[in-house]
Amino acid sequence: MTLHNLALLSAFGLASAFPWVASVPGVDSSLFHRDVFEKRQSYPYGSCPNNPQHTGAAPYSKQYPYTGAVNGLPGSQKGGIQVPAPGDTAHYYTAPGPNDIRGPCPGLNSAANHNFLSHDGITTFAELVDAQQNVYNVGYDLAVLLATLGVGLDGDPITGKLSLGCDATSRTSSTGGLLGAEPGLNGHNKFEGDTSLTRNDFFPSNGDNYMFNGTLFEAMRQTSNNVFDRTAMSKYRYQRYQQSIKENANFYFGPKSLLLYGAASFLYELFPSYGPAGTADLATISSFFGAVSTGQGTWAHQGDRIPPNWFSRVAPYTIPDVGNEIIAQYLAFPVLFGGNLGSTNNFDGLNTTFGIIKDGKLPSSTTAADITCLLYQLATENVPSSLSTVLELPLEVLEFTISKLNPIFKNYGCPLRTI
Ligand code: HEM
Ligand SMILES: *[C@@H]1O[C@H](CO)[C@@H](O)[C@H](O)[C@H]1NC(C)=O
Ligand SMILES: CC(=O)N[C@H]1CO[C@H](CO)[C@@H](O)[C@@H]1O
Repeated sequence: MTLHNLALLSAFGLASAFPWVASVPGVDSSLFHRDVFEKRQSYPYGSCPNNPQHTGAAPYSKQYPYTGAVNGLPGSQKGGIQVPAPGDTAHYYTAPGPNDIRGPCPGLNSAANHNFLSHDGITTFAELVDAQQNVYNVGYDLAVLLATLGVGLDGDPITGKLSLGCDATSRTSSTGGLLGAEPGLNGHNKFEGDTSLTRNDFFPSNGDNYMFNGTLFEAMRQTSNNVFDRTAMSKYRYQRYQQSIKENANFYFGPKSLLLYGAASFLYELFPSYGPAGTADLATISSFFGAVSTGQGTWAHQGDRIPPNWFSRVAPYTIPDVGNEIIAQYLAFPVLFGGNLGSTNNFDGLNTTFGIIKDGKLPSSTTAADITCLLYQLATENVPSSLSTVLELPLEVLEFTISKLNPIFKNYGCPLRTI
């Protein structure tokens, strides 16, 4: 099996465990065919932007070191720093051009627009680990976990390169794609998933799972009453889940959907000035999402941007911290993991056990420490990526992932995988 050409083949492997899926009326198995899958992901439906000027992230200077994180190594883990620093013009906002790749992640889009990541959107593992620390004071542990998931699932584990959006395999892969397609962060059911805050579900939107949707942003704003805190995010995520059951015949909410609760926590833990010490208000959130009010109850989009006079959170945001937020949001509205069986309002629970997820549920006794180890399992094990398929990690990806994550997770007492 070739690198990254995964879901289709493993579907057959599991067919005997799920004989009912193939015969479910309305399941269009051609959607899983690789050609169709890739065509639908391309941007805008056919081509992925290509900027001949690939410059890499703006280097950090002695004068403006932020946390001092460089070359993918830990920085000081001390935040409370103004970003971009006054005078650090190299990291001032530069709008993305038509040749620059942006995708479903406002945190990374903003970092790229400020040249903390390569402005063309073809970034690297080291740029990702440095930028998360220097811009947001993401803890080194969580920065490595997210960069490993991104590069491992959607990019190239050999070159360490990743596209922030669409498939740019010829530019991320060392072999020009001989090993298979590298979808970038737009890749569906790898890292990206259904029920996003401001992005459409993949299937009902013909594959537009990455562009900012102003209707969804307005729904999030209304549910949040302009305060984007844990309570609001829990409620809005539940609302999006119900919406997907009603509107997306191919809705899938698998174990990796736990990552989306983590992303939702970034609104109140990473985006406010000084993080949790600041306020996740509309001005702040709309700036990072690039949301511009049209004055008519909906929102247009311009480049995702760090708000003016903004400071990073003081204490690093670590894996146990995000574990705590994930479980708090989940337990506020416990939902079944699973998916629709090819028609709307036809949801079935995931019947495979994955980690502590059993009968499609996380037990109510789940702790933040359990989530920490579950995050390790999400990164290092073959995870169900639909009701009938399991995403198999190719050996190169598994080796890469384990080499990055074992040194981090050995501190958290999780059972570790070896090869
Ligand atoms: C290497 C690091 C990271 C990677 C690979 C990554 C990747 C992603 C991906 C694939 C999504 C789409 C998930 C979905 O389907 O909704 C996403 C969403 C999101 N990310 Fe990131 N991310 C990273 C770091 C960050 C950071 C540091 C922040 C904030 C400071 C951030 C903020 C968000 C938010 C708020 C969303 C939700 C957007 C929405 O649902 O509309 N991310 N990220
Ligand atoms: C934005 O989201 C709404 C609500 O889910 C949907 O009806 C609409 O088609 C989406 N717009 C675009 C342009 O995708
Ligand atoms: C196809 C299948 O076996 N579905 C079952 C999954 O688990 C739920 C909850 O236990 C059952 O109701 C389904 O019949």
